[in-house]
Amino acid sequence: MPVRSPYPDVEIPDVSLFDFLFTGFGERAGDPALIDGSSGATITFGELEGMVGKIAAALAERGIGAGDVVALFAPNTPHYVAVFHGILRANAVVTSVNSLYTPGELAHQLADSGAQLVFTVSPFLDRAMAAAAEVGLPPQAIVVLDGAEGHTGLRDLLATTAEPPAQTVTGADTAVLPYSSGTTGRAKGVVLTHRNLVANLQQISVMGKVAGDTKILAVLPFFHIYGMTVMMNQGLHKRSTVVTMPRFDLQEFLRVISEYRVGRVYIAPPVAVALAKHPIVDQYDLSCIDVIFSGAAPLDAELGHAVAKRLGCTVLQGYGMTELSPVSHCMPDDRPDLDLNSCGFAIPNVVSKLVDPETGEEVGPGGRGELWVKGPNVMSGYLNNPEATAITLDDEGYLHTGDVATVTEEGVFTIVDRVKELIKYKGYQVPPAELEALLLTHDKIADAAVIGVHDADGEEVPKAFVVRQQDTDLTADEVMTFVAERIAPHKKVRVVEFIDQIPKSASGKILRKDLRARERASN
Ligand code: 4UV
Repeated sequence: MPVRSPYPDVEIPDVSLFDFLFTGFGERAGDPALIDGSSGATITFGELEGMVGKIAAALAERGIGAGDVVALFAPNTPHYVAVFHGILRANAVVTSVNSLYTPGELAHQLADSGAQLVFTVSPFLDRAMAAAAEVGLPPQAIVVLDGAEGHTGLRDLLATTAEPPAQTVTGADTAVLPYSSGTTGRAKGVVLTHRNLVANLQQISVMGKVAGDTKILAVLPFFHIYGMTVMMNQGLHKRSTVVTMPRFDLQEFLRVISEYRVGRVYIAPPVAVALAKHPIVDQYDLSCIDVIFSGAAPLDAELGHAVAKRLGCTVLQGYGMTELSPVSHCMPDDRPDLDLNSCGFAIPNVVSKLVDPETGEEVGPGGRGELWVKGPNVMSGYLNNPEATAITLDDEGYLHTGDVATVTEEGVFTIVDRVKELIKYKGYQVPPAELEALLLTHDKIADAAVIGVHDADGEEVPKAFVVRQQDTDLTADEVMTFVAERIAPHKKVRVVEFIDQIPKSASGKILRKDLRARERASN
């Protein structure tokens, strides 16, 4: 039997994300919506609304309108939020880009999404220019937020005297195109509509005690769906104050929490390791932290408890996926007693099933099965990729997550394995297919396969099995360097094993199961 969320359904208003978030600031208009953790610069709700309108007006003046795609390639700052919503308010679509991307990776996303304009910052300009040149976008199509010679800057956009265009988008229109490899293959554009994003905010609204006096830390990137929905947009929805950090640095992270008295900190599990173990944590007054919420990769309960004890706070875990806008399951604030290895209950309006990947039979409490999720937060599909969409979304509307889970009689889900190819390094996606394609371009490599293995600290890392071309010498270091020079740092191959042959099925598919078994046998 499909498991329904134990929570009553919530109503999903049929409005644009802008209308959902920016209506009725009322007396909160003068309160801080965003604080730049590095500089302390603050933007109030009212100021943010004004900036969003100006940016939308300036984009419309430049010919950006309904359905146009604009890339956002920038670190977390308050301005990121203004630009993100300015693009949506101009009836256009945001494709959010990983800040660590190389020019080649950025070019792929620009071309695939059909982006017409790129917002970036001056330290990223070289990469943006190289990518733009590769896909034939003129330098004028790059807006540099902090300004750069020959480029439009944010100040120029804000100087417009034009009125924002009429809003024409509806809930059914595409709002964002974040990129995810999903269960297989390279990164693909995930089509999330305004309704998907509004739905997920309504759904998570009943799970956590996030309110107007909550300060949320946004150190996880806004370009990733976790940062986008759970930090940036939930913060705006709840009229909380979001404190931004452009990157993770432990000392700065602790300083910002302590100085701004942040109460709610969203993390991925590697941050929990630092919080549990690093001696400098004791040098900061972190008594302000109420909840630490972990997602994006499995959190070990023992580690979570160590953090809770050391900081005297509640630690919770949730589960999400870009294709789910992203949250489908999470531990509610009022149930810290749940097993911390679990990711809690299905959120309102979500129906889940566990299905045995071998037999296709549904599995009940006590069994393990692939997690299938249905609800208003499920993507409408992958951009221009009906084949990939058909593999992931079935006719009944269930999204096949590629994650293996268990469920208790009470409806508590725990992710226990993954049947998809995807590797997660520190919570970030590493698509094996992309690394394999890259490895095959090396003239000394005859064949290659990549899987996730666990290092001595229990961290998942990409491992390449490599078949050398006959009569060539090639070292593991050479393989790792070759990859590292061509892709973003989180996708680096971190272990290499030379092998005589990659195990493959009759149809030529890599038998990752066999490689995983080989890996287990050697440990
Ligand atoms: O597509 P993605 O990169 O998306 C994410 C989203 C994670 C979120 C977001 C909001 C939350 O509130 C939250 O709790 C988590 O990571 O990667 C999706 C894949 O990441 C793995 C799993 O393999 C997904 O298919 N993953 C995400 N969360 C967990 C996890 C988890 N708690 N335990 C195990 N694996």
